Amino acid sequence: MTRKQFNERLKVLLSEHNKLIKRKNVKLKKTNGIFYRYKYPILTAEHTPLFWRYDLNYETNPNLMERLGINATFNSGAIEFNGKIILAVRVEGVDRKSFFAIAESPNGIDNFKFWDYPIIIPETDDPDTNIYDMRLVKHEDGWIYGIFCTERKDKNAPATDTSAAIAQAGIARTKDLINWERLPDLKTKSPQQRNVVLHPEFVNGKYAFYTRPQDGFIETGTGGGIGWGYVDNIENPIIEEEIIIDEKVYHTIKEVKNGLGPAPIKTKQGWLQLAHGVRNTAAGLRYVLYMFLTDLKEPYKVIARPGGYFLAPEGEERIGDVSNVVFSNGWVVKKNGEVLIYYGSSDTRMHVVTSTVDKLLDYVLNTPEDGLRSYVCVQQRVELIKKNLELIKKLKLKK
Ligand code: M1P
Repeated sequence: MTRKQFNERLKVLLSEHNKLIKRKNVKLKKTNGIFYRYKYPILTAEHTPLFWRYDLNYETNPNLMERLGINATFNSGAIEFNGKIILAVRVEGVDRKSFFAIAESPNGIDNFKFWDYPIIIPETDDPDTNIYDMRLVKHEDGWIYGIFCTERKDKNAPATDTSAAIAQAGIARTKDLINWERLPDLKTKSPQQRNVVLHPEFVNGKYAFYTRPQDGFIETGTGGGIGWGYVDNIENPIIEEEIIIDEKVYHTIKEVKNGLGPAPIKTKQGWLQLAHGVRNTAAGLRYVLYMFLTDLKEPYKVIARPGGYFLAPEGEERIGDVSNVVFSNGWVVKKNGEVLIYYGSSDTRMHVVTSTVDKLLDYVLNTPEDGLRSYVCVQQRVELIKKNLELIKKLKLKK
């Protein structure tokens, strides 16, 4: 490529990138009454700055090639910070290693722009091979915590097994989202932990964590379910005892496994909880989002449990590196009660749906629980149909 061609191509790349990150998102009219979806994903690999991927120097990259490609941007933690919506995005390079980077938007719906540098998470004495799925939690102790999954090779696996891994919960904290202090990894009795979330308030004067104990990296084994445990000292975080507060259940959307999403939202009626549930199908695992409500004073007690999924992958969301997956680890509640719910689709890109605290409470409190058997589920539906038909008759509506 001549220098002229290089400059021209670079100009085109920059202008297309600029157009993409400034594109206005469109709220879709169609709604289930619970939330609104948006036309465009809010972040894709293409949203990452060109200067993260290309060497922009003609002397060292005359063909203007991507030198360090980005594969995906997904599963992001979320927080409101200095009047902006901030996502701690799981960015995955083409080398399969994930890292975290902050993307900021004025409205949380579009115009997300990455900060110049990714987050530098210091390592512990036992370096992480991969880090992902950060939950950003403003804790009442004054710190912003990033709880994430740290994955390392299983040192006890036979040498021929190059994929056996151990997942545990890494913890880092910050006040400015730029400088991060790494704390020791959370210690529990479980051989594997993913989807660990810090509760934003002290409970019984202690730090409290939602956990997800498993025996294997993929297989739950004797573990599974969303757990709960206390930590006395966050600088030496040990959970001595874990209880399961939301179990996986046969023939439900969380039959194979589940895990908490973001830290819960506090409401007058309880803690709104968002989680993912996984079931198996002939086409592989299917990940959907579901919700429940826990007690204000005892956040480990479930007080409302709507049946079924809250959100499942649709359209292009169904396709990606790990297809048929939606996964959420971030949401933001605004002062006016609006809730921005962020989710990754198929381990590839990021989306948002919007709702309100009132609507989500209505949803969790008035959606019938899973009947667990077809007969019971038919009874629930018959009851709804009967009431509606009476109303239709009374109001002389068309069926
Ligand atoms: O690939 C789907 C998801 O798998 C894991 O979730 P879980 O621990 O519940 O199986 C995570 O690695 C998550 O990042 C990923 O989206």
